[in-house]
Amino acid sequence: MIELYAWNTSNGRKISILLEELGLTYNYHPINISEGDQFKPDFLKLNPNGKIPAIVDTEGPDGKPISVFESGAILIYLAEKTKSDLLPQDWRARTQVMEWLMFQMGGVGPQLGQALHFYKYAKEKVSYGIDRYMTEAQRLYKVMDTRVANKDYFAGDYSLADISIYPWIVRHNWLDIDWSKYPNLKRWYDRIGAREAVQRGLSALAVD
Ligand SMILES: N[C@@H](CCC(=O)N[C@@H](CS)C(=O)NCC(=O)O)C(=O)O
Repeated sequence: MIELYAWNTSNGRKISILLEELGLTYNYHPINISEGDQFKPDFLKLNPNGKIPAIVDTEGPDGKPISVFESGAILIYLAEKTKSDLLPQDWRARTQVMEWLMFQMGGVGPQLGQALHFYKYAKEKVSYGIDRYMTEAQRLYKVMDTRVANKDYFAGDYSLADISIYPWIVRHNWLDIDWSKYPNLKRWYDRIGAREAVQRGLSALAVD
């Protein structure tokens, strides 16, 4: 059994989408990050960095429970546990998936997170922060749009790369992204969003 500690954010939804794609049964434990649940001692035992998501697999590699934090590490753990093609065994194909997964973890997540902060959430509107991160957000949207110009998916077949990027693009309306500038990414977005497991994964993390 997978115990999922998360909230209905982009990083949390990556994991619920993958769990739905893999057909694994899981219990959802809401960690309300607006209320500070991520800093409670029990959660910090799972992730000393105090951020969702985290999982506990009650049947880890050696049959004993294991906890995993960092969404990218969780995606890889679950794909390896189930020997899923969402992380291909073939070295070349796997490397390509890893490239785009790391692009999401190191770029799309942190940078769009900052863009959302300055553009949508910050009580004080700081034009330097808005300009800096909205410019970077638009640059990343262009990189992604170019990548999927002649491809259905980011790295070969549907993979962890798509699953990691998709929940961030779900927030396009919060950044007032103009889809006419990114038509290829829009087609990819609609393709991924049509998957039933993705829809289930998005709605799985209800508010506490
Ligand atoms: N690199 C981490 C980022 C996790 C992260 O930033 N989680 C956010 C929600 S999406 C969070 O828990 N924020 C609460 C806080 O920073 O206090 C991952 O991918 O798991």
